[in-house]
Amino acid sequence: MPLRLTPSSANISTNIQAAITQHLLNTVGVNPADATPNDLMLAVSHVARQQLSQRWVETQTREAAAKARRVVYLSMEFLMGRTLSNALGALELRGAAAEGLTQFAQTLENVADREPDAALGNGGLGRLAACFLDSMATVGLPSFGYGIRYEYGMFAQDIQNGAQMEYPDPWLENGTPWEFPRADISYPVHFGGWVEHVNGSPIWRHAGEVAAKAYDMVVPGHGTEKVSTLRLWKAVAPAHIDLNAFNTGDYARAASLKNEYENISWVLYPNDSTPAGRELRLKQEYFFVSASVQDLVARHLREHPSLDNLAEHVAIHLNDTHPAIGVAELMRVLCDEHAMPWDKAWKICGNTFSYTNHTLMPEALETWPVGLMQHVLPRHLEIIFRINKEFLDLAATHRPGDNAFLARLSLIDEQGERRVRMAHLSIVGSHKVNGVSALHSELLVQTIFSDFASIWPDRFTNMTNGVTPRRWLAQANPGLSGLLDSTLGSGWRLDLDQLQKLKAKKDDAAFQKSFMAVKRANKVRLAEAIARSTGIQVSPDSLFDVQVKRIHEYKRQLLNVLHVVTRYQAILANPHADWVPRTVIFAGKAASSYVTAKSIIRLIHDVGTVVNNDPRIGDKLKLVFMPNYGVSVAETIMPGADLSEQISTAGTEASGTGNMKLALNGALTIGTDDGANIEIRQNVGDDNIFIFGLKTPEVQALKQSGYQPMRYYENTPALKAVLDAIAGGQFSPDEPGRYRALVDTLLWGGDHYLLLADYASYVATQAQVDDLYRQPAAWCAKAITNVAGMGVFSSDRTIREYAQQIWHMAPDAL
Ligand code: 26W
Repeated sequence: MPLRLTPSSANISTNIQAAITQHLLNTVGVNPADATPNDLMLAVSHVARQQLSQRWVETQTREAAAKARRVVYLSMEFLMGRTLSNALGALELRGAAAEGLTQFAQTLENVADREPDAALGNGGLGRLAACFLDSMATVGLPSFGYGIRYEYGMFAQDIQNGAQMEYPDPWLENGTPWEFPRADISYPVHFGGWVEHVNGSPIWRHAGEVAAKAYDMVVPGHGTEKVSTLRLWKAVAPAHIDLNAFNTGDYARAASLKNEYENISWVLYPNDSTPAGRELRLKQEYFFVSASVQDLVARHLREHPSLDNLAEHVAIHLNDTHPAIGVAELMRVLCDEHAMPWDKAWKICGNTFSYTNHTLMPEALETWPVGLMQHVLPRHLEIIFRINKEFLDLAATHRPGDNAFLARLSLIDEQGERRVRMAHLSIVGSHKVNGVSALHSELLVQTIFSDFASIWPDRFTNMTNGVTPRRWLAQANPGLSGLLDSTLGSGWRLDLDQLQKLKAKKDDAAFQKSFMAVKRANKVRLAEAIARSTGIQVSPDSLFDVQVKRIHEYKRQLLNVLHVVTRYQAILANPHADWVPRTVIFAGKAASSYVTAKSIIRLIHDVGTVVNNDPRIGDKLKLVFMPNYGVSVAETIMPGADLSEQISTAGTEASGTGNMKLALNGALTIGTDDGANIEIRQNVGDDNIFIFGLKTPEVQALKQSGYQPMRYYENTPALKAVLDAIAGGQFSPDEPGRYRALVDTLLWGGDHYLLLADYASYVATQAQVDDLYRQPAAWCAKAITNVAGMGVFSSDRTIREYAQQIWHMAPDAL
């Protein structure tokens, strides 16, 4: 039994030093005197792993004994980032570990930096899942996250000549200390074939089988000994496949067959805007859902005599529609494998499932061609047809004779190639459906799901997103955390509402001074990171204006660039005016096939090259793009930001969570009336946020009345000058036509996201930002007020709401 290290145990740092040395010798296999930072990262990780392992076993034992009700969170993506620092934080061993490392002449920061990010996700949806796991463990909710153990996560982004290049992310190449392979937990997952009906009973004669093997990652709770589990599935060819080919000596065929099966968990689809529509993606979805359902059913049957009471003991949550096939899978397992009558199974299903929608963008809604579904999952397609028939019979009673209504509701889109609508399957199979901000949830029932809401008004609800204050404040911003600890005590980590008490301090000169010193140090750190990753020197005295998120037209990074060019031209026209120095910082990945998004990245670089090297500009304006945005890069950026850009077209950003992380770290928001920005405004107060642009109803009205972007171009001289400069090649002299197409999407392509309509309001609001920044004390008071108002955006609050209103569970019941 390894020593149990607790922060209160005597000589904790001596003990940790001994434990690190032991792991260097026994686990890593190096001479402690020669240990590299990477060796130390592994050794410290193993020290923490051992402690967490004990907690894991205790939590599991307690939950099994109590036959606890559990939530099962199904998600194709978990953007976990690094684990070491978070694990040490949860164990309250960060200080001791840092001290222990001094013996090896290393800092904890430098050692922790060696760990690769677990980037098993694209963006907001995946990071939300990771924040939720942290909160579920912390509030003591018996829970399992289930996903895929991708061999390759989100691609690594490199910039060459201003253009994005994608590289594979072999994050498991050197192994990871954080996973526990569960050799004895493996389930067969079947594909293809056909269905026979024998005496009225369906029998799925599948054509292929792959094994799903479990790899667990421990999710530590904070301020509690409870831990939760993220169980990731790896696809492995069934043994008999290789054997047959091996026995006949056909090794090439054996290898290629093995590949065909194992490629299922090979790589994350790096797209968060348009579904891939590929057979492999459908197989990924079914693969992890089937394994997870088998696992939860097996666990239930270990604790209970039958599946009759499944819904009382399990809540299954669908993180978007990617796991929606789970509805059909649970029906198949209950009816076909456990001989449960359909109606009874359907009730259980509805009581078990719930579904979160994360986007209103119609092109992002998943549908699968009926032919493909027939080919990959023939029995599930039959089940979906039956669900659909019974659902449409019910719907017809609501509006007899209204066939258009039924066609809109149907699980099958009959226009053109027939397709299964996964959102419809999710809604029909769930007892609750939620959006992720107040506005988004409202728009769901008014627009894409209005027909469903007319049948089931009570099924739809809101769960405003949140972020974990442990990673996004305690870990990412030690400076501010220390200040909060000395001002408020340490309780804010578990009760973020305590930040409210900062309001009283917003004009306190001494507190302001400390607060600004923290921000300044974080900006220095960020400036160093910028210099390392881009070679560009920026001044920590300039206003750090930050837009970090996936590159997408609706998020309008291009509008930000239009403002940068506007400012550039204005400085040149009026060099001696009292300009507030600004550093505009971008980061984010574009989907590899998203041509316009990639063009925006290139434009940012081209404009940066001109602006940053113009001697007439100096520090008045700098433009940088930090490559390879991900969780760890975000942890450096969030604490150093002054201004948070949340400038999506009103009605398009479901929630946003970067907006929360930035405000929590003391940035002021410039944003549209969209997503969670609206709730941030309500919580920090109208005077402490810069809201501009058209509101959602105005966007809708403008589009309806026939939006003409050319009018804005003709009537706004500054805008015309900016667009002419970009389109005319001023920033791409080597290829003057490089941005013609990009500008044409605005002028001639309809400017779908209304950049030109919002331009004037945006630029005017940016001038207000400058005015405020000229008054440091006034700016600082507002920044403090922002931090003070962010308590409600803790993911602990979000998870408690899910637990109470959707999953019907009491946090901390055990
Ligand atoms: C199938 C292709 C695909 C994959 C992922 C389409 C759409 C997605 C996600 C739904 C995109 C996503 O990450 N959405 C973001 O979810 C966050 C968490 O709720 C929100 O804060 C963001 O506003 C939303 O864009």
